[in-house]
Amino acid sequence: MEKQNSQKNLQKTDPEIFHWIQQESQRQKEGLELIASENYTSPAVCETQGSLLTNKYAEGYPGKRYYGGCKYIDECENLAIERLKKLFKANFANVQPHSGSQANMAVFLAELKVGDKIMGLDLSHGGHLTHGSPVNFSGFLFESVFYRLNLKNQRLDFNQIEDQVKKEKPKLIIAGYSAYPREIDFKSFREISDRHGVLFLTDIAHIAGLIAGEVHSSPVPYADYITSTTHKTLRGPRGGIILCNEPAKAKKINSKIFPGIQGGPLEHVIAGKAVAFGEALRPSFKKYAKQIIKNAKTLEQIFHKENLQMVTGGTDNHLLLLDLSDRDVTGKTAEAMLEKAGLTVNKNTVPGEKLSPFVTSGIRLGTPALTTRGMKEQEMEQIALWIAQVIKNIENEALISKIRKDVQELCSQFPLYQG
Ligand code: DSN
Repeated sequence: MEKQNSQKNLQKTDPEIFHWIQQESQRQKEGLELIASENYTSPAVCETQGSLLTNKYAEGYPGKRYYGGCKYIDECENLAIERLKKLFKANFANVQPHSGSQANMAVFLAELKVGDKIMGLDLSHGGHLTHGSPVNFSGFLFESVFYRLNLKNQRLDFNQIEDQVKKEKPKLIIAGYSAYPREIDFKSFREISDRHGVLFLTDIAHIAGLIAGEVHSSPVPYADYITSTTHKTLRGPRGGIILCNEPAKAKKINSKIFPGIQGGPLEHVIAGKAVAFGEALRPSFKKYAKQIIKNAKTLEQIFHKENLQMVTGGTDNHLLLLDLSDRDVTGKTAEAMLEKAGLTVNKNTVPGEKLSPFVTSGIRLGTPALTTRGMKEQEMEQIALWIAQVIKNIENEALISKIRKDVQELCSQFPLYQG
């Protein structure tokens, strides 16, 4: 990757923050990032986010702003919108949501009244906080009910989902997950939605890059609304987006984002989104998306050989969930010891979880960031072996220190940002 800005001004005016940025840079460079929802943006995206576009207020939408001086900002936002529509073959795009959470909130408020019923996947089965968790706005503003995975094969079960829809009669159903390692059949969700008069939202935050790279099927022809973050497999700046196909729905979304739930859009981030969407439109992004899956499949193969249990037995996408409930190690301990070895993962509940979400029986691993770093099957084999060694020797500090050194050596062969 190219050279990043040297941050000389920051070093002079705020040495403390400069210092912590340096420490974090070092951590990112010397460690193996396996958190499934993280990635490394390009230096071009970083530069755009660090630009003086951050100085501009631009409430409203291109051509219809509440402040003067927006003509160049409008060009940037229009580019983001047009590139995003092209990338996902959607008729309408809103690029202003500050996050995936706000994208989901805008859809709920566009279509529902407070107290209406929504249905998402149970959080402990791989769902997301904003899909109805009682501790989140989605759960305390709306009545939330959940569908669950079939515990026999740990996969979505459309008969069970349809039974739950019939019983609960939600106004809106959500597909799209934080910890589901299999491809989603969006058409079946559409069919259930049509049969029962339910609105269908897909939240593709995790798999947006796989859809843009055409290695997973797209929900755009099926869903009423599509929300996403931009910083996971899509590899853009941290933020959210909303897509839809019908003009009436687009109108509702635009007014719910602004003035409904947000004020001034983050135009430096929106320009960064435009840069990332431009990158994702290039043929090299398709190769990247393919490699993400090849790398995840390689982890799966080694974990099978090492007799490590995986939720659903493996993966079709960028993530894997190791189920450690048959071992004497919790997700919390595995996360901590892997971090000591230089491998960053997160503890995660598994379907039918018996431990608290602060402890858990599983860990979630993903390949988007390491794939960006240029790592392929050969490196994944080694990384999977290190993970297996740590889990099987969780108290062996000497082994963990040795792996830490080997991890640093591997990282030095795949430099993250130059300079
Ligand atoms: N925090 C994200 C994840 O890790 O999946 C979801 O918002």
